[in-house]
Amino acid sequence: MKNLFLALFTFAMLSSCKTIKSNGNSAYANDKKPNATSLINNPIIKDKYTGDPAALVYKDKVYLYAGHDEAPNDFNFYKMNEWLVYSSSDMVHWEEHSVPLKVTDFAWAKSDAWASQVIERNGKFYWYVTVSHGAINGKAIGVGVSDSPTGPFKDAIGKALVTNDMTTQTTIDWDDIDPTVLIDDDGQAYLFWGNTVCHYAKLKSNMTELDGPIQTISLPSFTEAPWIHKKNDWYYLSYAYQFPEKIAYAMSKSINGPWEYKGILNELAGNSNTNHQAIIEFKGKDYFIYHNGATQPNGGSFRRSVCVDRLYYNKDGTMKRVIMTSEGITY
Ligand code: FUB
Repeated sequence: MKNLFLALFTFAMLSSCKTIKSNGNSAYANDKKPNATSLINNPIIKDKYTGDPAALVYKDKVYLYAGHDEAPNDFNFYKMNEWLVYSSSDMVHWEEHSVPLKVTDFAWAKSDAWASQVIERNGKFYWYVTVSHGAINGKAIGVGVSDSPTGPFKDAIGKALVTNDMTTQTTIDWDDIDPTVLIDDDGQAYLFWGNTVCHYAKLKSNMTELDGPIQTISLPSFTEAPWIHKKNDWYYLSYAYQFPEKIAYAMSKSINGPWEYKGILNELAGNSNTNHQAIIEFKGKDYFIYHNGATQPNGGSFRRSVCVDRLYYNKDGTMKRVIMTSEGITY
């Protein structure tokens, strides 16, 4: 009898240990057990080099727009002729669509499918792009338009929206790059852009004409790549800071400033001298989208790769510094 009791007691103890262990494992399983694939979600696009991400949340999807880095391995500058578009319902799985827009779609442009952003208004999608102008010296901003977020897009105005001769604060001819756009709650649209000098202007409701003067914003060590977004009652202006680039940001209660500098948001992106961010909220979570040179053996400053990591805000509205990961988004 005593032996039987001991045997039953020992069996019960072993079973309960097993249960605890197995409960621990199943809790982990509920949280989606990582596997070899889910540990390397960054970069999110592995079969092409992609740079300068911009993202649009529309209905239940995220649309990711990026420039196609086509520089051969022995070429140390940008070679970019077209933009690409991808979509996702969960930020983990991305579907590539047909090439939606090329430099050659702008008859007045000659090269350089640099940074861009798409926004939706009244069911139309407006794509603000950087290109080199064919007739006016320097970089310029054009506008593409489409009835679908995946395109195809066509030139919305048949000429540039912004040309280098419209901005005179600096003598460089590449200060009219990297457009970012916001439609405020009252319906007023704003375009921000710049290199060395951060410019901004109102847009008319047709989204294809400036509405008023081009103004400038003073930001510490502003290099390029402004990204304007709003969350709750704060406006955020993030941008590439110094060179090689980190991402810094400023906040304001008004889109017209004053902007208060809040510090570094993201560190150097490894072996890429640019970092170029987009910031979105999707299905209740915040994301920081950027590029690095992670795709090896030839990735780097001119063969870049888009990555995504989570972004977190503090209670006072400031943003926590981004932690760039190889895992990326795994759920
Ligand atoms: O892709 C060309 C340029 O590199 C972009 O316009 C800048 O923002 C930088 O990422």
